[in-house]
Amino acid sequence: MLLNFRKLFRASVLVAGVSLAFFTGCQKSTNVSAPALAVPAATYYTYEVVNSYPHDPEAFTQGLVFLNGNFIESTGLNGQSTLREVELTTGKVLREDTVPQEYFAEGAAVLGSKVYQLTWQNHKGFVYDLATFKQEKEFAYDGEGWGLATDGHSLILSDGTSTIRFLDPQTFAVQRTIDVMLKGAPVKELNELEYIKGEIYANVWQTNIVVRIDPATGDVVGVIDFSGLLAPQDYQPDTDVLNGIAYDAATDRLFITGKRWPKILKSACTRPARRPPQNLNDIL
Ligand SMILES: [Ca+2]
Repeated sequence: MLLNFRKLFRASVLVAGVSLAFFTGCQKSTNVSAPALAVPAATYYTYEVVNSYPHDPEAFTQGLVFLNGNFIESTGLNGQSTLREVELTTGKVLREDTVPQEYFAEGAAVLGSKVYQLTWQNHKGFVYDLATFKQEKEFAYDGEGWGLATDGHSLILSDGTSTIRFLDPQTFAVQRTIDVMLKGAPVKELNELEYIKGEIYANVWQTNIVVRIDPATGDVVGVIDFSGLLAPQDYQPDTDVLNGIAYDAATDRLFITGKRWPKILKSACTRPARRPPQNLNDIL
């Protein structure tokens, strides 16, 4: 209880005095040097909540991107799938494109003037004009579509396995793949993605864990345990799993949400933990 109280107290202090200072403070814990071992070790992280924002509790979040002060969000489920722009501070949907009922939308990424959106099992993605949300074309890929991100050059796609694909954003050809490994074991069910400071962040389906991946090798270099991000009173009967990572590079803010997470969209910074998370085996 003492530890929990300290954590709560610290979080409340941070929320009470929101400023950029909190975000620059996060940078100390984000520089990870992978030891030169045959099996790379990962650094374990816990988190601190910096601020929280309203989030549409009906949004079955499958993709989340921070862009120009707001979010681009892709929501899933057949008949409820959308591409939307959401106001950061209020959670209000500013504009929205409805995806036809036969599609279960998945991850989304913004590259240049385009928004790319995956579908789960239709082997089909959509390209939208960012300015108008007008759908311009479709593209095809093998396997399932789960998470999508970009490093500014390629589209980075997860499909529920431990393999991540890099796609050419013009031709959608697979440029290369990486197998995501932690301590020599594959990390399966990689879901929503974000490219942050030269690493790929991926949340692992049905867990509160986000892994930080070396995009060159696939090695997991960091493991963040976001357990407890939602308070018990935040849960409703249909609240689903953590799924949604967005990053504001200008102010070094990390945003985390989940499927139908009610009311709250947290921003958080991470700091090294003394020990691996208790649920580490859930991701292997
Ligand atoms: Ca994302």
